[in-house]
Amino acid sequence: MRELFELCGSDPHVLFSPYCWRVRLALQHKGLTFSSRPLNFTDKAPLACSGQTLVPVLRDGEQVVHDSVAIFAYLDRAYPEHPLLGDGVAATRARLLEKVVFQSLRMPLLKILVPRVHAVITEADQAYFRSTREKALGMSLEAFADPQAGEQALRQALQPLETWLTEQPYLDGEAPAGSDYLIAGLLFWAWCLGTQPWGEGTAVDQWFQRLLTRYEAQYGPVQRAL
Ligand SMILES: N[C@@H](CCC(=O)N[C@@H](CS)C(=O)NCC(=O)O)C(=O)O
Repeated sequence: MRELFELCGSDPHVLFSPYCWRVRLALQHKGLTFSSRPLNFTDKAPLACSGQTLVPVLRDGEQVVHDSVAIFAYLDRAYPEHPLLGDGVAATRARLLEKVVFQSLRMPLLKILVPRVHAVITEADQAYFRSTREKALGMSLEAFADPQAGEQALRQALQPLETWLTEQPYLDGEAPAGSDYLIAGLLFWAWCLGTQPWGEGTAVDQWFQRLLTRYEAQYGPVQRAL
């Protein structure tokens, strides 16, 4: 039995965590089936088996793994066909890419998505989200959120990927792999929250659409928040 513990809104079909999307895309890459265990932010008890409080958590038979990059590494060990990260230097480079690009895209996206996250979660989660995020950001959600500035910053941060993706269809070359999913998880975050803050028809957009099409061909349509 394979189970993915992941974050959901008040509608359990709206799954909007970038880290959980990475894992969904990785499972699709490996051709593995799984059942979803959607959880609200405040629904922590089911995560006790992982010894920490964040999603994603993958339970695969007796194995329980948390943290998206650790889950990629686990999947490569347990299911070596169709590597996600690969070994040695390749795996290290993918982790480096994750740090560099993820850091540059996360803040602009957060500026865009904070109001949308707040709108799709339960009342109890709204209070939790506000207090934890305001503490982390050092300001109110209202002071932080700025979708227009976020979109401008995001488009600038996407520029290196835009150039890269005009030269090849996927970040990892002719076929998608770990780097694609580590980054695309962030765009699925926005997509599921009902927005597409990157330019339509750009190389990044075409890449995202290719990944979405592959994913939906295997697991069905992605539920987007209204
Ligand atoms: N480094 C972790 C980050 C996991 C993480 O921050 N997950 C968020 C969901 S986007 C979470 O579980 N948040 C719950 C909370 O804030 O209590 C990974 O890559 O999996």
